[in-house]
Amino acid sequence: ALQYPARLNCVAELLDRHVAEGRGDRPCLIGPDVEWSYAELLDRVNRIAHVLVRDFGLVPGHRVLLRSANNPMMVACYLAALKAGAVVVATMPLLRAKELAFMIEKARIGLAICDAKLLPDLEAARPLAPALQDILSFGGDGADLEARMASAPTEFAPVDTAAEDICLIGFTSGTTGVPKGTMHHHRDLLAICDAYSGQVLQPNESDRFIGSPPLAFTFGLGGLVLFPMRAGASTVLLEKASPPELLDGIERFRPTICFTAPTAYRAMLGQKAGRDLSSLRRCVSAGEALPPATFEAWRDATGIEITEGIGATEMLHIFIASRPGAVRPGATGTVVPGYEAKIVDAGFNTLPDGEVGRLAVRGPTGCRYLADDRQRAYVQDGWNVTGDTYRRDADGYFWYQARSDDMIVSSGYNIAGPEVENALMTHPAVQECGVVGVPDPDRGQIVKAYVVLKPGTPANAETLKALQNHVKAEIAPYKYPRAIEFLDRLPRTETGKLQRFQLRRIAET
Ligand code: 3SK
Repeated sequence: ALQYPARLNCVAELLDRHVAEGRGDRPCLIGPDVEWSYAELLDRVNRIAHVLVRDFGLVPGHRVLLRSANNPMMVACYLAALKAGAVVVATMPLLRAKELAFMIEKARIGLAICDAKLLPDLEAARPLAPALQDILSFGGDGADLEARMASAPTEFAPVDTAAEDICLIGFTSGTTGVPKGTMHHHRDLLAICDAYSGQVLQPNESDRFIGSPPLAFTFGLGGLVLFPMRAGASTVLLEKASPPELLDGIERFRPTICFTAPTAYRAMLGQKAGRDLSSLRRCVSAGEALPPATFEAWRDATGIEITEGIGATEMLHIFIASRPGAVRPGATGTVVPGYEAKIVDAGFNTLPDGEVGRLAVRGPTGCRYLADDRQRAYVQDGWNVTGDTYRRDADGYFWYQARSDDMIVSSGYNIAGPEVENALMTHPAVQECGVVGVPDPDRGQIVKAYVVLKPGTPANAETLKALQNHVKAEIAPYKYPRAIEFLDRLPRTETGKLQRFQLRRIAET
């Protein structure tokens, strides 16, 4: 089991320790036009922590909203607030005033630190969010924060927090619903480094990370900040990380480890001709199940086996993952050391291997919703019930079926939408697809596929028939999509997850 001292400030371990042990000159954060060593980052973190305390009266436990694209200054602000004992609520750059106001009021946030480029929506949130007293901006012409930093001392001792003090609240709405705030401790931030990263990914000091998830999504926070820093490695932060920009970043900065979602791997495959991706040694995929067709196409093109993981904002990071060299395409992987996982039925009885049911997991991190009744449904008897339907095989590999509310029941058959999606994805004309159940008077529900075709493929009855026949040949024919609609793109969350409820909504209209 992972052991941490009772008093622990995670920044002391992630940052100060490297400088104290003589690794201050090593590269840490790389942005498009800056590169900071560990010592340079520490200098900034300490100055910002002083500004927060001296100029804004921050005391341990205060909640601080952070609004920025992924960049080194965002990381410095994040770590400074944690070091000063505050609780960080990082928000996605695309959020608008109403969404920001909801979080500010729910988490009672008094201070926001904001990239100057993203100020307008935060300013617009103010009338709706009376809890917010101060906004501190960085990176703009006025450069409020930078001016204050100039007169701040360069030493700041980490506030003596308890390992179990809350240090971040991650908001998630999943793919539907009213956002929930998930609270995590100082020790949790180290636990995900020492469990998934340390035992599965195993990065070393020479690794350089890159990826697309926003740091406000804990997948990005772990993969692009905590894991590299725990290992003394470096990380490339891209403000914009759509597939062409990610490809540019890989060529320019020559990273070794990439974190992104299946959609981005697919899109990069279509654009990688002539690109040099040879610096990469590990590619991690999460956020959605990785179709075997994407795994195989990436391996054929790059020689790298993508390692997959399932995580949740509630659990902070990945708890089931595939291991380099032991990947079974189509399976998410095996349980990350330190976690336990089982498959349960609706009555919370454990199911034997091979049976399909809900995934329940427990370990060093877990769900603590901020003032939300949904806590009782998510945590049962100490187990986190994730809302995913899975089956475990006799070798301990977990096979994703669907989100529990995405199982389709058609003429009495249970059909997992992602299985149909995986079959469609093996057709050469399919770029993206999403499969949902839609009401049907005869069958209860029928399987309907929404398909984005590769450029040049006609969206006509012949293609439709070809796709239906393809699915019938790939998997049990009763699972084939009786209805198919072609779309230009699929509705996705900012973190890349397919919003099946939006597809169901399209189906209703
Ligand atoms: O799969 C996810 O949604 C996730 C969420 C938080 C952290 C990590 C992951 C993979």
